[in-house]
Amino acid sequence: MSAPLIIAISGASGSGKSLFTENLFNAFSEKGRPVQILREDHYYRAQDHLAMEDREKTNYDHPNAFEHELLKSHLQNLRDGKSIEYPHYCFKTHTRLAKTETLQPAPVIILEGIMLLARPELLPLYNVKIFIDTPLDICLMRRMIRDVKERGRSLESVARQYEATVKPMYHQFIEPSRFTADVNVTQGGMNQIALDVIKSHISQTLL
Ligand code: UZR
Ligand code: MG
Repeated sequence: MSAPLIIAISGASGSGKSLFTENLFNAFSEKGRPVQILREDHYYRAQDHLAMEDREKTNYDHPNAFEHELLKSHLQNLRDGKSIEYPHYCFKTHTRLAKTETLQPAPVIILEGIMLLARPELLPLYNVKIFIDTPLDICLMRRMIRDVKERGRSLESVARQYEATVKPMYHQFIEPSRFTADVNVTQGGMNQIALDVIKSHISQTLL
């Protein structure tokens, strides 16, 4: 098998990265093309050694919160045609689950996460770099709804986190990383023209 095409999709929390990734994935899996999705979220560091109250103090919007060394070695393994042990992370207990999932290499790998373009050492591993460029107030509203519904948070805690880390870290790390992208996508995960452009690039590369 030739080296896989690795596509990195980044942007702020709540920007529409996951929806864009999902839409791209569906376009290819319909055609029977094996696509593997990897989420940077899964690579949040294990924090079993910390008490719960200390885990709550971690800055999850800083690049150091992620085990990018592990992500890098996984990407290298997938490129070499080897399987990986994909970690799983629990947002409620703020640590990794004991069980991993064995993932096989695929011709297309879609990576999704907030800090993927903010690490210079990861950039050479990507074939296509996409930044979902959504205004931060819209991201915040979406995130409030999601974190309360799906991640067991209160409105107050989401608002506090936003002010303390999400917003400042966005300006320090995520926003400048958009300049490393090949494509900046406005209007979020449903931008059909952007999806079509990227789909056709992938199709041509896979021929
Ligand atoms: P996405 N995050 C947590 O709230 N708790 C954790 O244990 C790990 C991560 C949040 C993190 C970041 N930030 O903004 C978001 N905070 O998950 C990234 N504060 O996830 O890209 O799916 O929005
Ligand atoms: Mg997401």
